[in-house]
Amino acid sequence: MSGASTEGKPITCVAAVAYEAGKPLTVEEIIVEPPKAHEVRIRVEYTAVCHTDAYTLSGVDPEGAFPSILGHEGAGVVESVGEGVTNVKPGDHVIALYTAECQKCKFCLSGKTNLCGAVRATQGKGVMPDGTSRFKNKKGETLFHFMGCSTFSQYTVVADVSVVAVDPSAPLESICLLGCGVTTGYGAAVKTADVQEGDTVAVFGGGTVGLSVIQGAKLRKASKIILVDINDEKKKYAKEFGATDFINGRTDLKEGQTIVEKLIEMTDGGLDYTFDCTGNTKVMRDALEACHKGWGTSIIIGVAAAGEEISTRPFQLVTGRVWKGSAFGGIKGRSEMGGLIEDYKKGKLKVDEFITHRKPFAEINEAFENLHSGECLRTVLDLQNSPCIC
Ligand code: NAD
Ligand code: DAO
Ligand code: ZN
Repeated sequence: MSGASTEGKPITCVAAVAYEAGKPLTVEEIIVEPPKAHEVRIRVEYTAVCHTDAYTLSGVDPEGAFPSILGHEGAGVVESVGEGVTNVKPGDHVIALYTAECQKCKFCLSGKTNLCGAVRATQGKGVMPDGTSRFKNKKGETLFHFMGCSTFSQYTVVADVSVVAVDPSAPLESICLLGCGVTTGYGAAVKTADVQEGDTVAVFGGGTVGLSVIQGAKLRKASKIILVDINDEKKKYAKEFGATDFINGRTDLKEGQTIVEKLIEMTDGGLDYTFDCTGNTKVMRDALEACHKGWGTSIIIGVAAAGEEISTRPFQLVTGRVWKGSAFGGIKGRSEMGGLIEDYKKGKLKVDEFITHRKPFAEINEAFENLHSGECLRTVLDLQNSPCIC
Protein backbone atom coordinates (compact mmCIF):
# COMPACT_ATOMS: atom_id res chain seq x y z
CA MET A 1 0.00 0.00 0.00
CA SER A 2 1.24 3.54 -0.74
CA GLY A 3 2.55 5.91 1.94
CA ALA A 4 1.49 9.33 3.23
CA SER A 5 1.46 11.61 0.19
CA THR A 6 -0.73 9.74 -2.21
CA GLU A 7 -2.90 12.64 -3.39
CA GLY A 8 -3.07 12.85 -7.17
CA LYS A 9 -1.15 9.59 -7.62
CA PRO A 10 -2.26 6.05 -8.41
CA ILE A 11 -2.28 3.81 -5.31
CA THR A 12 -1.28 0.16 -5.37
CA CYS A 13 -3.24 -1.78 -2.76
CA VAL A 14 -4.89 -5.12 -2.08
CA ALA A 15 -8.35 -5.89 -3.40
CA ALA A 16 -10.53 -8.97 -3.87
CA VAL A 17 -11.27 -9.23 -7.58
CA ALA A 18 -14.30 -11.06 -8.96
CA TYR A 19 -12.88 -12.35 -12.24
CA GLU A 20 -15.59 -14.84 -13.10
CA ALA A 21 -19.13 -15.68 -12.01
CA GLY A 22 -19.33 -18.57 -9.59
CA LYS A 23 -15.59 -18.55 -8.80
CA PRO A 24 -13.90 -17.42 -5.56
CA LEU A 25 -12.54 -13.89 -5.44
CA THR A 26 -8.83 -13.38 -6.16
CA VAL A 27 -7.05 -11.38 -3.46
CA GLU A 28 -4.29 -9.47 -5.24
CA GLU A 29 -2.68 -6.08 -5.72
CA ILE A 30 -4.51 -3.65 -7.96
CA ILE A 31 -3.99 -0.02 -8.96
CA VAL A 32 -6.51 2.63 -7.96
CA GLU A 33 -6.36 5.86 -9.95
CA PRO A 34 -6.82 9.25 -8.24
CA PRO A 35 -10.32 10.69 -8.09
CA LYS A 36 -11.47 12.90 -10.98
CA ALA A 37 -13.80 15.90 -10.60
CA HIS A 38 -16.68 15.19 -8.19
CA GLU A 39 -15.09 11.93 -7.08
CA VAL A 40 -13.70 10.80 -3.73
CA ARG A 41 -10.96 8.25 -3.00
CA ILE A 42 -11.57 6.37 0.24
CA ARG A 43 -9.23 4.23 2.32
CA VAL A 44 -11.67 1.46 3.13
CA GLU A 45 -11.11 0.23 6.68
CA TYR A 46 -13.96 -2.23 7.17
CA THR A 47 -16.46 -3.92 4.92
CA ALA A 48 -19.08 -6.56 5.50
CA VAL A 49 -20.25 -9.15 3.01
CA CYS A 50 -23.93 -9.05 2.08
CA HIS A 51 -26.09 -11.46 0.09
CA THR A 52 -26.20 -9.04 -2.80
CA ASP A 53 -22.44 -9.48 -3.26
CA ALA A 54 -22.96 -13.25 -3.36
CA TYR A 55 -25.93 -12.82 -5.71
CA THR A 56 -23.81 -10.84 -8.17
CA LEU A 57 -20.82 -13.16 -7.83
CA SER A 58 -23.09 -16.13 -8.62
CA GLY A 59 -23.67 -14.64 -12.08
CA VAL A 60 -27.45 -14.21 -11.90
CA ASP A 61 -27.41 -10.42 -11.46
CA PRO A 62 -28.28 -8.85 -14.83
CA GLU A 63 -26.15 -5.82 -13.86
CA GLY A 64 -23.19 -7.96 -12.73
CA ALA A 65 -20.07 -7.15 -14.78
CA PHE A 66 -16.78 -9.06 -14.61
CA PRO A 67 -13.98 -8.58 -13.74
CA SER A 68 -15.06 -6.29 -10.93
CA ILE A 69 -14.50 -5.19 -7.36
CA LEU A 70 -17.64 -6.09 -5.40
CA GLY A 71 -18.63 -4.89 -1.90
CA HIS A 72 -21.14 -2.22 -0.88
CA GLU A 73 -21.32 -2.31 2.93
CA GLY A 74 -18.16 -0.42 3.84
CA ALA A 75 -16.70 2.48 5.81
CA GLY A 76 -13.37 4.23 5.79
CA VAL A 77 -11.50 7.52 5.68
CA VAL A 78 -11.29 9.97 2.78
CA GLU A 79 -7.77 9.88 1.30
CA SER A 80 -8.26 12.57 -1.35
CA VAL A 81 -10.97 14.33 -3.32
CA GLY A 82 -11.28 15.49 -6.92
CA GLU A 83 -12.03 18.99 -8.10
CA GLY A 84 -15.38 20.42 -7.06
CA VAL A 85 -15.99 18.08 -4.11
CA THR A 86 -17.48 20.03 -1.21
CA ASN A 87 -19.39 17.49 0.89
CA VAL A 88 -16.35 15.58 2.24
CA LYS A 89 -12.64 16.30 2.75
CA PRO A 90 -9.49 14.25 3.35
CA GLY A 91 -9.53 12.70 6.81
CA ASP A 92 -13.32 12.53 7.08
CA HIS A 93 -14.80 9.25 8.26
CA VAL A 94 -17.28 8.11 5.65
CA ILE A 95 -19.77 5.46 4.61
CA ALA A 96 -20.14 4.56 0.92
CA LEU A 97 -23.70 4.80 -0.38
CA TYR A 98 -25.07 2.47 -3.05
CA THR A 99 -28.15 4.68 -3.11
CA ALA A 100 -26.74 8.08 -4.04
CA GLU A 101 -28.28 11.38 -3.01
CA CYS A 102 -27.46 14.31 -5.30
CA GLN A 103 -30.09 16.62 -3.75
CA LYS A 104 -30.71 18.11 -7.21
CA CYS A 105 -32.39 15.56 -9.50
CA LYS A 106 -36.13 15.06 -10.03
CA PHE A 107 -36.12 12.10 -7.63
CA CYS A 108 -34.18 13.85 -4.88
CA LEU A 109 -36.36 16.96 -5.15
CA SER A 110 -39.63 15.00 -5.26
CA GLY A 111 -39.79 14.43 -1.52
CA LYS A 112 -41.34 11.05 -2.44
CA THR A 113 -38.39 8.70 -2.76
CA ASN A 114 -34.79 8.08 -1.73
CA LEU A 115 -33.88 6.82 -5.20
CA CYS A 116 -31.61 9.29 -7.00
CA GLY A 117 -31.06 9.54 -10.72
CA ALA A 118 -27.69 11.27 -10.71
CA VAL A 119 -25.36 8.30 -11.16
CA ARG A 120 -27.88 5.54 -11.75
CA ALA A 121 -27.08 4.76 -15.40
CA THR A 122 -23.29 4.56 -15.04
CA GLN A 123 -23.47 2.84 -11.63
CA GLY A 124 -25.49 0.04 -13.21
CA LYS A 125 -22.80 -0.39 -15.88
CA GLY A 126 -19.97 -0.65 -13.35
CA VAL A 127 -18.27 2.61 -14.24
CA MET A 128 -17.82 6.09 -12.80
CA PRO A 129 -20.08 8.93 -14.05
CA ASP A 130 -17.60 9.78 -16.86
CA GLY A 131 -17.98 6.23 -18.19
CA THR A 132 -14.54 4.96 -17.13
CA SER A 133 -13.13 2.87 -14.26
CA ARG A 134 -10.56 3.89 -11.63
CA PHE A 135 -9.42 0.28 -11.12
CA LYS A 136 -6.98 -1.88 -13.04
CA ASN A 137 -5.05 -5.01 -12.19
CA LYS A 138 -1.29 -5.36 -12.45
CA LYS A 139 -1.62 -6.70 -16.00
CA GLY A 140 -3.29 -3.39 -16.91
CA GLU A 141 -6.77 -4.92 -17.35
CA THR A 142 -9.68 -2.67 -16.39
CA LEU A 143 -11.80 -3.80 -13.42
CA PHE A 144 -15.42 -2.69 -13.10
CA HIS A 145 -16.91 -0.84 -10.13
CA PHE A 146 -19.94 -2.30 -8.27
CA MET A 147 -23.02 -0.54 -6.93
CA GLY A 148 -21.09 2.72 -6.89
CA CYS A 149 -19.10 1.47 -3.85
CA SER A 150 -16.60 -1.39 -4.52
CA THR A 151 -15.61 -1.75 -0.89
CA PHE A 152 -13.67 -5.02 -1.38
CA SER A 153 -10.52 -2.96 -1.95
CA GLN A 154 -8.23 -1.15 0.46
CA TYR A 155 -8.87 1.98 -1.65
CA THR A 156 -11.92 2.78 -3.73
CA VAL A 157 -13.19 5.73 -5.73
CA VAL A 158 -16.83 6.79 -5.52
CA ALA A 159 -18.91 9.70 -6.79
CA ASP A 160 -19.27 12.55 -4.29
CA VAL A 161 -23.04 11.98 -4.27
CA SER A 162 -22.37 8.39 -3.14
CA VAL A 163 -20.59 9.13 0.12
CA VAL A 164 -21.52 10.62 3.48
CA ALA A 165 -19.23 11.97 6.20
CA VAL A 166 -20.04 10.61 9.65
CA ASP A 167 -19.27 11.32 13.30
CA PRO A 168 -15.63 10.22 13.71
CA SER A 169 -16.32 8.92 17.21
CA ALA A 170 -18.51 6.13 15.79
CA PRO A 171 -16.43 2.97 15.23
CA LEU A 172 -15.99 2.27 11.53
CA GLU A 173 -15.92 -1.47 12.16
CA SER A 174 -19.53 -1.25 13.35
CA ILE A 175 -21.04 1.51 11.27
CA CYS A 176 -19.95 -0.10 8.00
CA LEU A 177 -23.14 -2.15 8.51
CA LEU A 178 -25.17 1.03 8.10
CA GLY A 179 -24.07 0.98 4.46
CA CYS A 180 -26.74 -1.62 3.73
CA GLY A 181 -28.47 -4.29 5.83
CA VAL A 182 -29.22 -2.55 9.12
CA THR A 183 -30.30 0.73 7.50
CA THR A 184 -32.44 -1.13 4.97
CA GLY A 185 -34.48 -3.08 7.52
CA TYR A 186 -34.73 -0.32 10.10
CA GLY A 187 -35.70 2.27 7.48
CA ALA A 188 -38.30 -0.05 5.96
CA ALA A 189 -40.03 -0.22 9.36
CA VAL A 190 -39.75 3.39 10.52
CA LYS A 191 -39.83 5.18 7.17
CA THR A 192 -41.37 3.11 4.37
CA ALA A 193 -44.04 1.52 6.58
CA ASP A 194 -43.94 4.14 9.32
CA VAL A 195 -45.10 1.54 11.86
CA GLN A 196 -47.11 3.10 14.71
CA GLU A 197 -47.67 2.15 18.33
CA GLY A 198 -49.98 -0.85 18.62
CA ASP A 199 -49.56 -2.05 15.02
CA THR A 200 -49.10 -5.74 14.32
CA VAL A 201 -46.11 -6.76 12.20
CA ALA A 202 -44.86 -9.97 10.60
CA VAL A 203 -41.35 -10.23 9.20
CA PHE A 204 -40.49 -13.04 6.80
CA GLY A 205 -36.76 -13.83 6.98
CA GLY A 206 -34.60 -13.29 10.05
CA GLY A 207 -31.31 -12.19 8.51
CA THR A 208 -29.75 -8.79 9.17
CA VAL A 209 -32.46 -7.05 7.13
CA GLY A 210 -35.41 -8.80 8.79
CA LEU A 211 -33.98 -8.42 12.30
CA SER A 212 -33.49 -4.72 11.63
CA VAL A 213 -37.14 -4.42 10.59
CA ILE A 214 -37.92 -6.04 13.94
CA GLN A 215 -35.83 -3.54 15.87
CA GLY A 216 -37.54 -0.66 14.03
CA ALA A 217 -40.99 -2.10 14.79
CA LYS A 218 -40.05 -2.59 18.45
CA LEU A 219 -38.83 0.99 18.69
CA ARG A 220 -42.21 2.11 17.35
CA LYS A 221 -43.93 -0.02 20.02
CA ALA A 222 -45.67 -2.44 17.68
CA SER A 223 -47.98 -4.67 19.75
CA LYS A 224 -47.05 -7.93 18.03
CA ILE A 225 -43.92 -8.63 16.01
CA ILE A 226 -43.83 -12.10 14.49
CA LEU A 227 -40.68 -13.46 12.85
CA VAL A 228 -41.32 -16.19 10.28
CA ASP A 229 -38.26 -18.16 9.21
CA ILE A 230 -37.53 -21.71 8.15
CA ASN A 231 -34.39 -21.97 10.24
CA ASP A 232 -34.83 -22.57 13.98
CA GLU A 233 -31.43 -20.98 14.64
CA LYS A 234 -33.20 -17.65 14.06
CA LYS A 235 -35.42 -18.11 17.11
CA LYS A 236 -32.72 -16.78 19.47
CA TYR A 237 -32.22 -13.72 17.27
CA ALA A 238 -35.99 -13.11 17.10
CA LYS A 239 -36.05 -12.65 20.87
CA GLU A 240 -32.82 -10.66 21.03
CA PHE A 241 -33.98 -8.10 18.46
CA GLY A 242 -37.49 -7.66 19.88
CA ALA A 243 -39.91 -10.08 18.21
CA THR A 244 -42.83 -11.22 20.35
CA ASP A 245 -43.27 -14.52 18.47
CA PHE A 246 -41.28 -16.87 16.24
CA ILE A 247 -42.84 -19.26 13.75
CA ASN A 248 -40.96 -21.83 11.75
CA GLY A 249 -42.93 -21.60 8.49
CA ARG A 250 -42.30 -25.28 7.76
CA THR A 251 -42.62 -27.03 11.11
CA ASP A 252 -44.85 -24.87 13.31
CA LEU A 253 -48.05 -25.33 11.29
CA LYS A 254 -50.91 -27.74 11.99
CA GLU A 255 -51.50 -30.38 9.33
CA GLY A 256 -53.00 -28.75 6.24
CA GLN A 257 -52.59 -25.25 7.67
CA THR A 258 -50.81 -22.57 5.63
CA ILE A 259 -48.59 -19.85 7.08
CA VAL A 260 -51.15 -17.28 5.91
CA GLU A 261 -53.94 -19.04 7.83
CA LYS A 262 -51.75 -19.31 10.92
CA LEU A 263 -50.86 -15.60 10.87
CA ILE A 264 -54.46 -14.51 10.27
CA GLU A 265 -55.58 -16.69 13.18
CA MET A 266 -52.89 -15.18 15.45
CA THR A 267 -53.82 -11.59 14.63
CA ASP A 268 -57.62 -11.47 14.45
CA GLY A 269 -57.83 -11.19 10.66
CA GLY A 270 -54.33 -10.31 9.53
CA LEU A 271 -51.42 -7.96 10.07
CA ASP A 272 -51.13 -4.22 9.75
CA TYR A 273 -47.68 -4.60 8.17
CA THR A 274 -45.71 -7.49 6.71
CA PHE A 275 -42.18 -7.43 5.28
CA ASP A 276 -40.52 -9.84 2.88
CA CYS A 277 -36.84 -10.10 3.76
CA THR A 278 -36.20 -13.37 1.91
CA GLY A 279 -36.24 -12.52 -1.82
CA ASN A 280 -38.52 -15.55 -2.39
CA THR A 281 -41.51 -14.63 -4.57
CA LYS A 282 -43.78 -17.26 -2.97
CA VAL A 283 -43.01 -15.76 0.42
CA MET A 284 -43.83 -12.31 -1.00
CA ARG A 285 -47.30 -13.59 -1.90
CA ASP A 286 -47.83 -15.07 1.57
CA ALA A 287 -46.68 -11.80 3.12
CA LEU A 288 -49.27 -9.85 1.12
CA GLU A 289 -52.09 -12.30 1.80
CA ALA A 290 -51.38 -12.33 5.54
CA CYS A 291 -52.19 -8.60 5.65
CA HIS A 292 -55.43 -7.38 7.17
CA LYS A 293 -58.29 -6.74 4.74
CA GLY A 294 -58.90 -3.04 4.16
CA TRP A 295 -55.53 -1.63 5.18
CA GLY A 296 -52.74 -4.18 5.65
CA THR A 297 -49.56 -3.20 3.81
CA SER A 298 -46.84 -5.58 2.69
CA ILE A 299 -43.37 -4.29 1.94
CA ILE A 300 -41.01 -6.16 -0.36
CA ILE A 301 -37.38 -5.72 0.62
CA GLY A 302 -35.88 -9.03 -0.58
CA VAL A 303 -34.20 -9.14 -3.97
CA ALA A 304 -35.63 -11.98 -6.07
CA ALA A 305 -33.60 -13.96 -8.58
CA ALA A 306 -33.44 -12.44 -12.07
CA GLY A 307 -36.59 -13.05 -14.12
CA GLU A 308 -38.79 -13.96 -11.13
CA GLU A 309 -42.29 -12.44 -10.96
CA ILE A 310 -44.77 -11.93 -8.12
CA SER A 311 -48.43 -12.85 -8.29
CA THR A 312 -51.63 -12.77 -6.25
CA ARG A 313 -55.33 -12.56 -6.98
CA PRO A 314 -56.17 -8.94 -7.83
CA PHE A 315 -59.02 -9.23 -5.30
CA GLN A 316 -56.36 -9.10 -2.56
CA LEU A 317 -55.63 -5.51 -3.62
CA VAL A 318 -59.24 -4.63 -4.44
CA THR A 319 -60.03 -5.46 -0.84
CA GLY A 320 -57.55 -2.95 0.46
CA ARG A 321 -54.24 -4.74 0.92
CA VAL A 322 -51.31 -2.68 -0.35
CA TRP A 323 -48.10 -3.96 -1.94
CA LYS A 324 -45.04 -1.67 -1.66
CA GLY A 325 -41.28 -1.96 -2.05
CA SER A 326 -38.37 -0.44 -0.20
CA ALA A 327 -34.78 0.21 -1.34
CA PHE A 328 -32.20 1.06 1.35
CA GLY A 329 -35.13 1.41 3.73
CA GLY A 330 -36.28 4.60 2.00
CA ILE A 331 -33.34 6.33 3.70
CA LYS A 332 -31.61 9.27 2.00
CA GLY A 333 -28.00 8.43 2.75
CA ARG A 334 -26.46 11.89 2.88
CA SER A 335 -29.31 13.61 4.76
CA GLU A 336 -30.29 10.86 7.16
CA MET A 337 -27.21 8.78 8.00
CA GLY A 338 -26.19 11.22 10.75
CA GLY A 339 -29.46 10.54 12.60
CA LEU A 340 -28.96 6.78 12.40
CA ILE A 341 -25.45 7.13 13.81
CA GLU A 342 -26.81 9.24 16.68
CA ASP A 343 -29.44 6.57 17.35
CA TYR A 344 -26.67 3.94 17.35
CA LYS A 345 -24.53 5.99 19.74
CA LYS A 346 -27.50 6.47 22.10
CA GLY A 347 -28.12 2.72 22.11
CA LYS A 348 -31.48 3.08 20.30
CA LEU A 349 -30.26 1.27 17.17
CA LYS A 350 -28.51 -2.08 17.45
CA VAL A 351 -25.57 -2.46 15.08
CA ASP A 352 -22.77 -4.31 16.91
CA GLU A 353 -25.17 -7.16 17.64
CA PHE A 354 -25.21 -8.09 13.94
CA ILE A 355 -21.47 -8.78 13.81
CA THR A 356 -21.31 -12.52 14.32
CA HIS A 357 -17.95 -13.02 12.60
CA ARG A 358 -14.80 -10.94 12.06
CA LYS A 359 -11.99 -11.80 9.67
CA PRO A 360 -8.91 -10.35 8.06
CA PHE A 361 -9.65 -9.17 4.52
CA ALA A 362 -7.49 -11.90 2.98
CA GLU A 363 -10.07 -14.44 4.23
CA ILE A 364 -12.91 -12.85 2.28
CA ASN A 365 -13.85 -16.06 0.48
CA GLU A 366 -14.54 -17.70 3.87
CA ALA A 367 -16.83 -14.77 4.67
CA PHE A 368 -18.87 -15.70 1.58
CA GLU A 369 -19.03 -19.29 2.89
CA ASN A 370 -20.31 -17.98 6.25
CA LEU A 371 -23.36 -16.54 4.51
CA HIS A 372 -24.75 -20.08 4.21
CA SER A 373 -24.82 -20.67 7.96
CA GLY A 374 -28.00 -19.73 9.84
CA GLU A 375 -25.98 -18.39 12.72
CA CYS A 376 -24.07 -15.83 10.60
CA LEU A 377 -25.63 -12.39 10.35
CA ARG A 378 -22.65 -10.35 9.19
CA THR A 379 -18.92 -11.02 8.79
CA VAL A 380 -16.90 -7.80 9.09
CA LEU A 381 -13.57 -7.80 7.24
CA ASP A 382 -10.65 -5.68 8.41
CA LEU A 383 -8.91 -4.31 5.31
CA GLN A 384 -6.15 -2.24 6.88
CA ASN A 385 -4.76 -4.72 9.40
CA SER A 386 -4.94 -7.74 7.17
CA PRO A 387 -1.87 -9.74 6.22
CA CYS A 388 -1.28 -9.32 2.48
CA ILE A 389 -1.17 -12.65 0.69
CA CYS A 390 0.10 -11.19 -2.58
P1 NAD B 1 -30.20 -13.43 4.90
O1 NAD B 1 -29.96 -14.51 3.91
O2 NAD B 1 -29.24 -13.26 6.01
O3 NAD B 1 -31.62 -13.65 5.54
C1 NAD B 1 -32.67 -14.26 4.85
C2 NAD B 1 -33.47 -15.07 5.85
O4 NAD B 1 -34.62 -15.57 5.18
C3 NAD B 1 -32.72 -16.26 6.43
O5 NAD B 1 -32.81 -16.25 7.83
C4 NAD B 1 -33.46 -17.46 5.85
O6 NAD B 1 -33.46 -18.59 6.70
C5 NAD B 1 -34.86 -16.88 5.65
N1 NAD B 1 -35.68 -17.59 4.68
C6 NAD B 1 -35.30 -18.16 3.52
N2 NAD B 1 -36.35 -18.72 2.90
C7 NAD B 1 -37.42 -18.49 3.70
C8 NAD B 1 -38.80 -18.84 3.62
N3 NAD B 1 -39.27 -19.54 2.59
N4 NAD B 1 -39.62 -18.45 4.62
C9 NAD B 1 -39.13 -17.74 5.67
N5 NAD B 1 -37.83 -17.40 5.80
C10 NAD B 1 -36.99 -17.78 4.83
O7 NAD B 1 -30.33 -12.08 4.07
P2 NAD B 1 -30.33 -10.53 4.50
O8 NAD B 1 -28.96 -10.00 4.42
O9 NAD B 1 -31.12 -10.35 5.74
O10 NAD B 1 -31.13 -9.92 3.25
C11 NAD B 1 -32.48 -10.27 3.03
C12 NAD B 1 -32.93 -9.93 1.63
O11 NAD B 1 -32.93 -8.51 1.47
C13 NAD B 1 -32.03 -10.45 0.52
O12 NAD B 1 -32.86 -10.85 -0.55
C14 NAD B 1 -31.21 -9.24 0.12
O13 NAD B 1 -30.72 -9.33 -1.19
C15 NAD B 1 -32.24 -8.16 0.28
N6 NAD B 1 -31.76 -6.79 0.44
C16 NAD B 1 -32.52 -5.81 -0.06
C17 NAD B 1 -32.17 -4.49 0.10
C18 NAD B 1 -33.05 -3.40 -0.42
O14 NAD B 1 -32.63 -2.24 -0.38
N7 NAD B 1 -34.25 -3.69 -0.87
C19 NAD B 1 -30.99 -4.18 0.79
C20 NAD B 1 -30.25 -5.21 1.35
C21 NAD B 1 -30.64 -6.53 1.18
O1 DAO C 1 -32.82 3.71 -9.01
O2 DAO C 1 -33.50 2.39 -10.55
C1 DAO C 1 -32.90 2.58 -9.51
C2 DAO C 1 -32.29 1.39 -8.84
C3 DAO C 1 -32.00 1.60 -7.43
C4 DAO C 1 -31.40 0.37 -6.84
C5 DAO C 1 -31.94 0.06 -5.50
C6 DAO C 1 -31.35 -1.20 -5.03
C7 DAO C 1 -32.16 -1.85 -3.98
C8 DAO C 1 -31.92 -3.28 -3.76
C9 DAO C 1 -30.52 -3.73 -3.93
C10 DAO C 1 -30.05 -4.56 -2.83
C11 DAO C 1 -28.94 -3.89 -2.15
C12 DAO C 1 -28.00 -4.59 -1.41
ZN1 ZN D 1 -30.62 12.78 -6.99
